[in-house]
Parts: sequence; structure tokens; C-alpha cells
Amino acid sequence: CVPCGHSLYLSFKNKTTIINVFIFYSGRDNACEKTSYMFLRKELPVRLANTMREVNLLPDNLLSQPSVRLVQKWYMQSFVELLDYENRKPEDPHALNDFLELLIEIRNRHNDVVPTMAQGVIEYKEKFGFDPFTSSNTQYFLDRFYTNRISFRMLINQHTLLFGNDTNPAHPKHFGSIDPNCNVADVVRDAYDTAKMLCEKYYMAAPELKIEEFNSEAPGKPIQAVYVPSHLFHMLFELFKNSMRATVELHENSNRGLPPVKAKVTLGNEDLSIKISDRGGGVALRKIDRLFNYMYSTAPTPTLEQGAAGFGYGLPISRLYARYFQGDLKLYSMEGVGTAAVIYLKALSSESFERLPVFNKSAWRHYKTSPEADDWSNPSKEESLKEKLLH
Ligand code: W6P
Repeated sequence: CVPCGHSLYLSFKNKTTIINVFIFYSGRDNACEKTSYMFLRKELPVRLANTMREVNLLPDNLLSQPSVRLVQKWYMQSFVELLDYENRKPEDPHALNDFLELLIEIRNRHNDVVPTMAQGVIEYKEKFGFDPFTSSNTQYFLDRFYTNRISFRMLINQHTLLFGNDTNPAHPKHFGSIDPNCNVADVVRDAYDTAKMLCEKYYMAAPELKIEEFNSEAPGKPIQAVYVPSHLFHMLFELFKNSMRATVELHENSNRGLPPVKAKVTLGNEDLSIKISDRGGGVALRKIDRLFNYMYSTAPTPTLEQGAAGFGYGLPISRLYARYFQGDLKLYSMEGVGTAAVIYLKALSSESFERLPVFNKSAWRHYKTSPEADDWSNPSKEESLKEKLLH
């Protein structure tokens, strides 16, 4: 297929184009819309094609699950529909509007990709059980697949917000979904308030929030970022739900009240960091990786907690949001006491370009090489040193 051949080239070459599309499309100017149209009609099919090639590398047992097939069908359909615009000139009186409507249609078609893929993983687990090889393949694949999806929706949203009728009158200073002066503490409070309502509904109680700011660049001034507030909200909401659940469940029957959840927002030269810490009893180091594991954390039957606060796909996807603009999300837990989660963002918008999966030989190898023998000792699999010395 044509777009595949250009995909890597485009993903690299268009880094600046993408940032320009994000940042400098200030108005609903027709010239801008044409440029965006010319960019997207190529870039969107390329990103779809890259993902579809990678889906095909999944283990057959996973690929053949009905839910995975359904998702594959959505991708093909959107790909074909986008290719219709390959030769339609932006001057064609209907091209721009038809394209805009198509983008909205595609966005809706792909709304349920995350739960549907999760269903596919459940179907696989029911038939074949949990094995480390498929788990690590799935982890690698879904991280790349969902990053691609985040980027795809980001591009669609920018175009429809800037050139469609759904411009948000509540935020006249936003560029599409980007707030060039995003007040981080405001989003922290907003995410806390939303999580608090949910927590009170399920537990009849919720911990307080204590928030601190350290602006080392401009002491005393509020910390701002060029960022997508909805992404930041998504991550913080997820962290607050986890912290609140741990706090309430540990202290429910104590008469000393709930220890607050603390938020600390800091700005340095390079990093803008947000720490959310709780006194919810913590998680053993051995279990931390599981919180980010897709295959491990998909329960066959969605539990009540999964809706409320559970360790579903919320954490791994939140980490992808952070990484998408060159940041990260890490958990630091001290078992018996509590957990701190830190979101790292780039302080400078010039550093927050997209982090995209590339499809190359090294990616291909990830799917095709079988697990090798562990190169560290494993006491459960071999005689212990003590036994060896005794014999
Ligand atoms: C916990 C477990 C967890 C995960 C993510 C964020 C905060 C917390 N707290 O106990």
C-alpha cells in the first residue's frame, strides 16, 4: 500500500509540521484549514496503516479473537474512507466540509477501541490463560497501539475544534485542545473535585486535598504549561481515584479520620512535576509492575471498583498520555505507609513534541523473537546455592 512506504519518513519529517499545526493555527482561517487538510489526508492514513501492520504481528491466538477482529475492521474502514481524499483538491467546494464530517464519523467509530481491545484480551485469557510471553507481547503492542490512538485523536480533535462548529466558547484562549497558559494547580483541583464526588458516592467519605506549589523559575507565581488540559485531567483523575480508594479502604474503620491526599506542583529548568501522595498503605514493590500490565489487570468480569477506581487500564493509559509529550508517570510506594505518584511534564513547550511508535525492524523483532532463558538466577527454578554447597 502506498502510505506504508512513506510512513517513517513522514512521522519524522513532519514533527515540525505537527507542532505548527498544534500551536500556530490560531484562527478559523481558510488557508490554515487547507494546510491542515493537506497534512491530515496523508498523515492520518499513514498512522492507521502503521497500526494495522503491527496488529497483524500479534500472536494468532490473540489476533483471531472476535473483538480484535472488530477493531481491525474499524481501522480498515477508516483507512479506506480517508484514502478517498487522496486526490481531492482543497479547492473542491465540498472537500473541506466533507473531510471534517468524515473525521467526526471516524472519531465516533473508534470511541470504544479501548474496552473492545480489553474484551479481546479477556477472550484470549479465558481460552489460553495467562502466559509471560503473550503478556509481554501484549504490553508492548498495546502501549504502541494506544499511543498511536492518542496521537490520532489529538490530530482529529485539533482539526475539528479549529475548523468545525464545535469550537469551545468557554475557552476562547485555547488553540483547539491546547491551553497555552494551562494553570496546573487548577487542573489538579478540578480532577480532585471530580474524584471526590465519585469517592463520596461509593464510600460516603473522601480525604481532603492539600496542595503546594514550588515555582523555582518565578518564585511565588502560579505554575503554567503549554498543554492539553484534558490529558492532564485524565492522568490526575486516575491518580486521585487510586489514592482515595487506598486511603478510604485503609482508614475506614479508624476513628482518627482520613489522612489527606497531598499534591505538590513544582517547576524547574527542564521538568514540571506533579506529585500526588497518599497514606493508603502502599503497594509492595513486587506488585507495582502489575498496576501497569494490561493482561494482568483485565478482570474477566468488570467489578464495581473498576468503574469507580479500580486498577483497570487507567494507569497504563495515563502513563502513555504523559509520555506522549515526552514526560512520564511513575509510582513510588512504601509498603505499609503510602504511595506517591509523580507526573513529569516538560517545562518547555519546545521540548514537548509527540512521542510516536515507529514501525521498523526492531519493532518487528519484538513480536517475532521467542523468550530467551533468564540471565539472572531464579531460586525457584534451580537448586539454591546453599544446597549446592551442602552436596
Ligand atoms: C495506592 C495504589 C496507587 C496507584 C496509583 C496511584 C496511587 C496509589 N495508591 O495505594
